[in-house]
Amino acid sequence: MSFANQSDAQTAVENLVTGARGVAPQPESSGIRNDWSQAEIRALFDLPFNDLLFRAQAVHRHHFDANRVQKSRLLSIKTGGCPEDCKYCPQSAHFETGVDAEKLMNVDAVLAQAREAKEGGASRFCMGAAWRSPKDRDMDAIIGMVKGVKALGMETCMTLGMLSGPQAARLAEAGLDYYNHNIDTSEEFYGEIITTRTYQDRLDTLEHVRQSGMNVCCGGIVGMGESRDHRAGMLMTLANMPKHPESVPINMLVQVEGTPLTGTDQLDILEFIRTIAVARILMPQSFVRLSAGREAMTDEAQALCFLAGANSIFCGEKLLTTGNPEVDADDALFDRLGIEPYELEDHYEAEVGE
Ligand code: SAM
Ligand code: DTB
Ligand code: SF4
Repeated sequence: MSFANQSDAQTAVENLVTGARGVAPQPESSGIRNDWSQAEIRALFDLPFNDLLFRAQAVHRHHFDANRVQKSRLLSIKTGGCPEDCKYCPQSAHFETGVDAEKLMNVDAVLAQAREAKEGGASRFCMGAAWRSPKDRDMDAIIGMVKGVKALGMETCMTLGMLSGPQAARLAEAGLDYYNHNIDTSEEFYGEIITTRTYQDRLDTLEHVRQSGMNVCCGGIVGMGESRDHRAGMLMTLANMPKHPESVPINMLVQVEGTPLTGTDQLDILEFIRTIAVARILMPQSFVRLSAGREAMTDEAQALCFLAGANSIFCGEKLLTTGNPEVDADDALFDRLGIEPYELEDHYEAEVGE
């Protein structure tokens, strides 16, 4: 840990810890900050589990209906053969994972899937492509997808790799609501995971998305062998952006045979839940998404994620190339927990009401 001003940082940390043990969960239940220090975030991670969850739940209740969870549905519109070398990813052409490279889907096939997703209760349709960045020749089809999905009355999200300023502007103009681009991990650990593009490349794309007026969906992956400090560093980058991402996906690594990260020690699920809780405290008004990895989690672990402040999931039996819980299993879990999905209108209200 490094302190710019040792005594100030220490006092801030002590206040945080003392506050957490008091009855009233002050002070993060109101107010948005963009100046978190690594030491403060680390102190949150280090709290006793019950104190951390209590604080996260208090912040969550201050900003959201604690019994509502938003559902997004993913579709891989262009699978496999990606030139990037992200060590976690089954779609990288660098690794033998059994995922074949496919062409970009046609617009009608995508819209058929979107209709199904809407019938299944998803309010947002997220389209992902295994690209380093979109090519100009693909933009017309991409824009046809955005317009078609919007015409169904769903929110739209895309994740297509790096974007230039003009590409982001074009997507925004077409009406794309969200762009997903993850920082994936902390700046310090990043080089262990990806070598074909830099952390700064990612931040540049995020800046282009922000400038275009689209909502930002940005989070990362845990369970890649990173340390608690790296997890804190990742959340610090997100929380100290001038405007918090509206949507923050927290993925648990899905270990896919053939990727270099297969065989990594499994992260303690309680540490994953801590990561969700800290994200909730740092970014009180953002939708924190319990993303990849749910298939391997028990219902009880997922319930603790919701208690820690997660209020969004991916629904449907498939993520991009890997599995996700059955729709019936999710419905049953929501019923047991008394959780209702956000309807499209509720969702807009929650975000516009910021
Ligand atoms: N190619 C684009 C990009 O990387 O920005 C979009 C698709 S990429 C698959 C979207 C995100 O999925 C990645 O940034 C990463 O966070 C997540 N992801 C990929 N493989 C994963 C895995 N095995 N486990 C957990 N998350 C994963
Ligand atoms: C995100 O953060 N997680 C999603 C979405 N954004 C695009 C992707 C998870 C992918 C998991 C591995 C797979 O299914 O290929
Ligand atoms: Fe390609 Fe995205 Fe997978 Fe990286 S995460 S290999 S950029 S599809």
